[in-house]
Amino acid sequence: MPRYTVTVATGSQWFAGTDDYIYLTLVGTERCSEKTLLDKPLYNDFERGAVDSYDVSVSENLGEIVLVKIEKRKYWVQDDWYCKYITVKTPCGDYVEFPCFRWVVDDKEIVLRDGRARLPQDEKTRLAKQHRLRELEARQKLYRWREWHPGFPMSIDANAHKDLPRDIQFDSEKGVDFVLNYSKAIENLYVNRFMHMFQSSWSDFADFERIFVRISNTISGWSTSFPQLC
Ligand SMILES: [Ca+2]
Repeated sequence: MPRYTVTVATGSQWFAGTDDYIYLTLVGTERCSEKTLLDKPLYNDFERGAVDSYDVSVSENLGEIVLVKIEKRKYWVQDDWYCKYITVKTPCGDYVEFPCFRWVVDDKEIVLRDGRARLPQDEKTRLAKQHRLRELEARQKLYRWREWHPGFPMSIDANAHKDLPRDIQFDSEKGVDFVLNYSKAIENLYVNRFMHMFQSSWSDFADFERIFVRISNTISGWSTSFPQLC
């Protein structure tokens, strides 16, 4: 019985791993394999940064492997997965690599073409040509412009960052970075203002009162303790 070895690489960014079910189907020029659940007993599959291998046995030769279909199904809660690539080792010992480098979200399936560079007109198989066409149509639906107002430049058809496809959103690391930088900037801004007030002289009581107004608006707690220290 011919046996293929499938190696799956998961991304190393935050939350790239998944606990969802991952099914794989090999699509060859002769026939397809059974839809196979990729699961190793007593092992946490598809964790962040992992490279996991699985055997896929078939009853008959599949021919040349043209496409790999991946399906993700919910296990407990929807758990997005970042797949880097899939490598297939054929029964003859050849390796075919299928680059992915994208998020697999919800209960979706993705179909990967092998990574050998070739122009669309050079595709030899009907399967690969159809796949290119479907991929193009899917991307045209996913990445689209919207006219905000006649005469204005077109804008991306999304109301918020979260409405964008996951692959073009900022990584989780970047999102956290933004929040931390924002907090730090606000903190520095008010600390600098506070220092400036104390380094400059006060001409009357109005200046003095402004200090306490500013402090109570920024860092809670200081406004009550500081006057008592004075
Ligand atoms: Ca897992």
